[in-house]
Formats: sequence, C-alpha cells, structure tokens
Amino acid sequence: MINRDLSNASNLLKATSSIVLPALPFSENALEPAISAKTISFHYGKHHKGYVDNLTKLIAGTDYSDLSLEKLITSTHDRMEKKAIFNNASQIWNHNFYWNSLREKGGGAIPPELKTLIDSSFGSVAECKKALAEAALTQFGSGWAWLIIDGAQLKVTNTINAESPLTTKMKPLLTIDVWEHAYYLDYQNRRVEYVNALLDNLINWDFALQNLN
Ligand code: MN3
Repeated sequence: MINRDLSNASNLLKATSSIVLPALPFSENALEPAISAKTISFHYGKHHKGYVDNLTKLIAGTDYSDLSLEKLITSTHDRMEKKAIFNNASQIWNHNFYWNSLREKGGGAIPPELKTLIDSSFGSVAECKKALAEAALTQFGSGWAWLIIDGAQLKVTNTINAESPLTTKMKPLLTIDVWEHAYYLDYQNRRVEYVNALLDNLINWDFALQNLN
C-alpha cells in the first residue's frame, strides 16, 4: 500500500513537471507606472495561471502529459482537434517569454552586439522600435508582436491569438502582448500608449541578446 502511494506521487510529479507557472522575474509593482501592479496581478495571477491550470487538466493522463511545453506546441499546431491544448500551451510559452521581455528600468542602452544587428536590419534603433510599435498596433484583435531573427536578419512580425513563431523557422527574441488584458486596466482602449510606454521604459534588450546567442 505504501509503495503504491509513493508510485502515484512520483507519477504525479512527472506528469506535471514541464507545465508550471514560473515565478515572475520582477515584483508585481516593478513596472509601474508603465504597467500597474494591478494589471500584473491579474495578468499573471489570473490569465497566465489560468492557462497553466487549463493545460494541466487537458493533458492529465494522456499521451501529452510527458511532453515539454515546446513539444506540446509544435505537435498540436494546426490540428483542429487539439486546438485547446495548443492554445493553452502556446499562451503559457508566450507569457513566459513576455515577462522576460520586460524589466524594471528597461528600454535603455542596447548591448553593442545587438545594436549592430538592429542597425544593419532596420537602419536604426528608432526604426526598429517604430516597426515593433506598428506590428503591435496593426495586430487586429488579440495577439502578439515579436522581434525575431530569420536567417541573419532581424525582423518584426505579429501573431494572432495564441500563435507563436515557434511553429515557423523564425526564432523569437522579444515579444509584446497586445491582448486587451495586458493594458486595459491602465490604458483602456489606448493600445498605442501602452506600446510606447513599454518600448521606452520596459523592453529588456539583454534578454533579446541572450536569445540571439
Ligand atoms: Mn496576456
């Protein structure tokens, strides 16, 4: 009886090991005033956590329960019957990536190695930020704006709903969440103000450089 209990506990750990809600890389009020603690509290504690809870239930006891988050995303993409798994898994990954794309007192100096690549790809940092803002503002409805590397070139793209560059050959470096839940408490419908505040004050260029290497 004891052995059986231990075995169940071990299976439970294994089944849930890849699907977790990671700790935020900053305190909930660290991004104020650009993003309020209230927004972070709901966004992380309700939305992000909700995707983790949903996915945990969706894959419990199935062949998917042992897969990594990345593998769940790539193996369910474009499979209508697995849409719920894809949406929740991809939203978890996108949010993990989004929190790391931001930091307190971000948006400042860009590491030289990244800046060289930005200059050669966009002409200037200002043009790169303009392209990111445009991708964020032209995403109709919910979705994400991304700085990505495609071959040797940096580019900007956007994705709808839970979609992600992970299902393409493009490698993501940074992301901006443009679902309304990311900004509505602070900016209501003014997505442009949220995007500009984020680009000027919160973008974590060091994280982009890490993803480049
Ligand atoms: Mn979100």
